[in-house]
Amino acid sequence: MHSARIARFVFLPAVLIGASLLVFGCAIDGTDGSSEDVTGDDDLLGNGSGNANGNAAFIRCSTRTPSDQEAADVDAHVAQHMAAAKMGSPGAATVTGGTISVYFHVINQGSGINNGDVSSTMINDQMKVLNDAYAPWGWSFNLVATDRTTNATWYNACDSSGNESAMKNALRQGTADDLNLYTCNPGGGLLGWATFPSSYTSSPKMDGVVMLYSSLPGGSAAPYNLGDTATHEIGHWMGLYHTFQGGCAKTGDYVSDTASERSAAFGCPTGRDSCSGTGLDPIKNFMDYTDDGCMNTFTAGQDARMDSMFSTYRYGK
Ligand SMILES: [Ca+2]
Ligand SMILES: [Ca+2]
Ligand SMILES: [Zn+2]
Repeated sequence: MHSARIARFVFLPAVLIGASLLVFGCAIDGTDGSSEDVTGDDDLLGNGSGNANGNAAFIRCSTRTPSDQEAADVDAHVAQHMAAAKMGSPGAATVTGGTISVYFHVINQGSGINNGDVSSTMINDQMKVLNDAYAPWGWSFNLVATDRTTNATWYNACDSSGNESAMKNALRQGTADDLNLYTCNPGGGLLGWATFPSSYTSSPKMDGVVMLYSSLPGGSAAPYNLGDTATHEIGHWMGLYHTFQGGCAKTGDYVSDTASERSAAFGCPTGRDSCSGTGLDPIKNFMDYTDDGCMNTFTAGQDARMDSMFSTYRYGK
């Protein structure tokens, strides 16, 4: 079982390790802590959540925003791992992609879509959305098991920490390199949240992604019903931050080829340019807050970050 799992990940060819580190190095070079252009969005950036737009019924994401210090510490840890891998340290393997096993946990309050019991068609369509988004970067997702739990308390308040903990402790499967997805009805229009790779060691049972059941393809959460809530949240699970993290500061999202963004973008505001001199805002990026129909992109820099994060915190762990 263990060797089969290893075989499904893609090892980084030695000749490419240097190039990968160069991309990563660009992000590290920006960590001078400057924040000259961050204004007015501290409330949004501080708690990592925000309304989907000014008058919307949805909240895009409540994944916790790490502090500047946490982000810098994670970056240093990953750089250390990748450097050890380059030196051939046996304990520091690196991968650039692979097939991630997915355990899909449907929480409902009874049968039928109106009670959150999403159909297997919706689940399969969700898997296709994920595979389409991540395939260009070497990652695929294989649905290995689906379970269904009828529990009205968990279903209607899966975002309360007590319920989230109970639900995950009862249902989570696999190890650090396996993805656990939960659907439920968090309330308040919250679409989803995720844990970061660096949190696995201290809280392995909490590792995973929770999303609003109606955000799956064919669900009722328009304009967030094409399945990209999962794409976005799994981006966090792979180690990515929001494109607007850090506002216009140099460190930003620790990815050098995503233009800085002063705050989250909603809808699909073509031509938005909220930080001077860094290029147009990455409104089509999966890690912004735009509509599902607007977001369709990860970048090479984000891929390099996902690969190094997965190598450091998830692969074989
Ligand atoms: Ca990759
Ligand atoms: Ca960036
Ligand atoms: Zn997010």
